[in-house]
Parts: sequence; structure tokens; C-alpha cells
Amino acid sequence: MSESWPVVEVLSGGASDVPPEVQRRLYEDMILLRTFDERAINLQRQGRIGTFPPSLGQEASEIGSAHALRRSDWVVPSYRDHGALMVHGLPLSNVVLFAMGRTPSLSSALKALPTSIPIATHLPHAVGLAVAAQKLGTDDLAMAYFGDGGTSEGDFHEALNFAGVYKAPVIFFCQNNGWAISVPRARQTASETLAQKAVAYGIAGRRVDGNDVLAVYQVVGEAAARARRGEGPTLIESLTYRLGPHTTADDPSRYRPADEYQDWKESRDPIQRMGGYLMAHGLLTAEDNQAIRQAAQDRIQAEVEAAEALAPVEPGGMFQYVFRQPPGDFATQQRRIEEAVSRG
Ligand SMILES: Cc1ncc(C[n+]2csc(CCOP(=O)(O)OP(=O)(O)O)c2C)c(N)n1
Repeated sequence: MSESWPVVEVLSGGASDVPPEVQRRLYEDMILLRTFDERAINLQRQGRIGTFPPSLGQEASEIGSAHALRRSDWVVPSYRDHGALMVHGLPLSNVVLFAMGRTPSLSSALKALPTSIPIATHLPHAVGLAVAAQKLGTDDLAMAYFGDGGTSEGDFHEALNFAGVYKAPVIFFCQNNGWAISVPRARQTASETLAQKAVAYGIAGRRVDGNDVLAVYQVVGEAAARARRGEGPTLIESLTYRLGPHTTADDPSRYRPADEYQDWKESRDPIQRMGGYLMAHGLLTAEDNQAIRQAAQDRIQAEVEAAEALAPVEPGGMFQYVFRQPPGDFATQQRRIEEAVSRG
């Protein structure tokens, strides 16, 4: 571990001052997310949805970070951040629909951008939203989610530079999950840490144990408070691990050392760690645990049923929600595709 870039931890120490009801909620939402991911993988295997990027193992990073925001803040997600979106108010049925090939509209009440599939292109967008919030005189902020691989993209550096110059109220939340598909973190950059990249742009940098939900909640909360006080952006490196495949189209056993995976799975699972902590502090019983898991199963079942109850996707759906005023021959292209499909 780098001495100048210490990793913030909470679960390994004493009691937390996060209110017990919030601690419980963080735990429940982590279980909900894992239950959803496991169900989504099954749905993909059954051919009911398309390719899916699970966040197995990253529940503390997803849930802890999003809970530290207000609903009036912007969430700017990558493809693996349905957990954060769920906390921010996105119905999980919407995630299922997206994986079914639909383009469900986002409620205007939800302050989130659509999922970004290109790596890091959404980071400058987050800075733009943050500068807009600043100019409007609010104390709202924007938080962008991305992975360790995202730090090698030009957009990452442009976004941090611009955010630093304008002291934009933005949090760059980098989930260092060890791998960018088959590229290990060590091949991504020669920097000792990802957080230290903040120094070059004159912004704050922090490292946090990304499998410690209370630590993530605390560090993002501190970054949010700084942003709201007008003290500018923070780059957070959340140290976590992808326990599942990159997507359901990937087989990590072809590139990932088995002992590395076993170590993270057996001794650093974020849900087991938080569950053990809550039990040790008298905030959770075995019966509660059973009830939380059953409630998660029931809720996911209802979300999947809601998504599957809708009519199958129409090819014309890909033209929706792209432009407010469609340009040039956009309408012609849509008509041609619909005619071709109806001809069969
Ligand atoms: C601009 C761009 N280049 C390449 C890809 C292909 N690609 C998809 S995921 C991925 C790896 C991303 O890894 P990381 O940023 O660490 O995020 P993680 O998937 O681990 O959450 C790549 C290279 C892409 N989607 N966009």
C-alpha cells in the first residue's frame, strides 16, 4: 500500500457513526443488487435478455457511493452501474428492458444520464452537468462512474483537467476492480495508484476500500461536502474486485489467476463483511438476514415480470430518444427499416 495514498477503511475498526438505519439500508441494497445480478445472469443464459455486465463483488462501491448523494445530484453511469442507478431511483425493470434491447425512457425526475457503453466518454459530460449546476447557483453535484481501464482514455484526462480549472462540483468515482476485461491493473498504468492522477490536475484524490460499504459511504460523503462548499472536484479510487465475468459473453477463467479470485471471494466479499459487522454490533439477526434475502427475491421477481409483461421490442425503438429534432433523413431511415421488417 502506498503511504502517501492511504486506503480509508471503516469495517476493520470500531463502531461507525453512520446511523443504524442507514447501515441496515446499505446492507439490504447490496443484497438486492447481488440478487438482481444473479437473476440477470440466469435470464441471459435462458435467452430472455441479451449480454449483461454484472457487478458481482462491487456491491459496496455501487451502493455506498450512491447512498452518499442527494436525489438532486447527477449520476453519470457506465454500463456496470445499475446498482448506483437503482439507489438513485431507477426501477430495475428498466435495467431488464435495456438488456432486452429496448430503449426505455428515463423519467425526467431521475437525475441520471443514460448508460455509457463507450469507455470514459461520459466523464466530460459529467463535468458539463457540474458546471451547469454551479452556474444555476445550486449546490448539486455530478458523479461519474468508470473503471480502472477508463483512466487510460483521453476523455478521462480532459475531464479532470477541465474540472480542475473550473472547480466543478464533480466526483470522479473510479472503481478499480482489478481488470479491464483481460487487462490487469498493472498493465493499465505505471502509476503506483490511480488516485494520484488527481495531483497533476490540481484536484483532490482519495483511495478507499471499495469492499467496505461504510468507508465508501464516508469518503463519497466527504467529497460531496467539498463539492457543495465550492472546493472543487475529487477523484476517488475505490479498490474492489470483479467477482463475475466482464459480461455474460466473457470467461474470466481464461485470463484471471484462480487464487486471486478465491482470495477476494472468500475473505473480502463486501456483503459478508457488512453482514458480519452488523451482527457483531447487534443490528442484524439470522432471521433478519433470511427475511432480507426473501424480500429481495420477491422484488426482483416483480421487476422481471413487469419488464416481460411489455410487448416485444420493435426495431423502430432504436430511433427513439436520440434527437429532440431529428436531422436530415433520420425519419426516412426509420421508415425504411420498419418497412423492411414488415416485409419479413
Ligand atoms: C472507447 C471504448 N474503447 C473500447 C471499448 C471496449 N471495452 C468495453 S469494456 C472495456 C474494458 C473497460 O474496463 P474498465 O474501464 O476497467 O471497466 P470495467 O469493465 O472493469 O468495469 C473495453 C476496452 C469501449 N467500450 N469503448
